[in-house]
Amino acid sequence: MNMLSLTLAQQGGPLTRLIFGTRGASDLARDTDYVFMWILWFCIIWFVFLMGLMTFWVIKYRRRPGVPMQRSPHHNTKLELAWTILPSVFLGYMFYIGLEGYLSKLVAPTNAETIDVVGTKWDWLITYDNGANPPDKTVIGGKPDAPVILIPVGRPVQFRMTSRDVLHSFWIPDFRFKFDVIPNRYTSFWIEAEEPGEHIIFCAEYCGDKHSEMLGQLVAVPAEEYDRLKASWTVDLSLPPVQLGEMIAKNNGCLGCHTTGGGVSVGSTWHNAWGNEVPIEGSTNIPADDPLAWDNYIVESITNPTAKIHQGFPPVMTSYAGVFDERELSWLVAYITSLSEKAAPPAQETPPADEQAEQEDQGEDSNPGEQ
Ligand code: HEC
Ligand SMILES: [Cu+2]
Repeated sequence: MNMLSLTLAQQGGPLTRLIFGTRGASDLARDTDYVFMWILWFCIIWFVFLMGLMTFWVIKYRRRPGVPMQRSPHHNTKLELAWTILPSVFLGYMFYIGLEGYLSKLVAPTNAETIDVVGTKWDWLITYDNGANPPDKTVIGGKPDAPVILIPVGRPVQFRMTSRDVLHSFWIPDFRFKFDVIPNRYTSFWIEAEEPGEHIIFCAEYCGDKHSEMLGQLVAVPAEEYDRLKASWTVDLSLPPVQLGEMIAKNNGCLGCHTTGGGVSVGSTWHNAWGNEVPIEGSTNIPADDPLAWDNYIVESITNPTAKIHQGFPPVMTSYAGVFDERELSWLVAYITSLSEKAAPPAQETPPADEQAEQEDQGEDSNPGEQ
């Protein structure tokens, strides 16, 4: 990389940016800018030079009345060698910087962390090397639930990409990266963020109706924060659902407003809540001893909290719609249920927790309201 143009592209104003390119988000991105701007200016300079010469000669040697036509020379070895060899040198250089840049983007350092990316119509599904999926979503353009993909600052990450359906293309313009995402095949590239920041992700391969909404956000955060968050998202599926539900409640700040021991906080306590009557503002109460109604109330309270307001509480809970999938919601239900003495058998006492969860499920099924 040319150090002078690098410095100018980083620090310069509009004119220097016009000449040397804008500043990509990493060394590799700036290398790409350098190759691009080099080829661009090479072409501009030669275009102006050649077209200028042509225009000049067309005017100078134009046909004029009374001036006899000149015979043009038909061969000049020196000139022909020069205009063959000289451009070849430049073209060779272009090929070299292009190939070198391409390969250095493809071949990840051996210590790079792999992040799996699956393209689907029309979303990006991300899995980290510990099995965690990033839970955060953000609003980008018309897409209310664009995935937020975290990466650590100062450590290389390699995206290993494949598609569940059609061709997509994973494009992070700030990193000058765009790569096809293909069904039944892995492709990959790597990046390393230099500083914390947010970068937009597009799909760059037309893939159907909502192709333009196939957006995501790449967020570079300090490495320690990244490690902490990534670890907090891991799901050990061998754990009982009640415990998984508890982890989810803790990791998502639910316990900042809800207590589990009985005291009232901003929100209601979950202690002995399940299975008891809940007064609902301006609507029918949640009846006591109706497990299905309660399970539905829990899920509705999470995904659409303002639908039924618990009397005496402020409607301050925000919706978690789209944050949890069905499985996670069922874990939260299992956890909240387990905090009530009405849940049979009492959750904390049965040793094999899987069995207990099964019994809870059966409890839902045997609800009289459904028969
Ligand atoms: C900003 C505080 C706040 C946060 C964070 C919060 N809640 Fe709530 N939640 C409330 C309030 C206040 C109510 C009662 C008002 C209402 O019904 O919306 C409530 C009601 C509920 C209810 C209905 C139970 C009842 O007694 O009415 C459930 C279930 C619930 N929240 C689950 C959750 C879960 C799960 C999370 C985390 C994913 C969560 N809440 C995060 C404030 C919060
Ligand atoms: Cu796509």
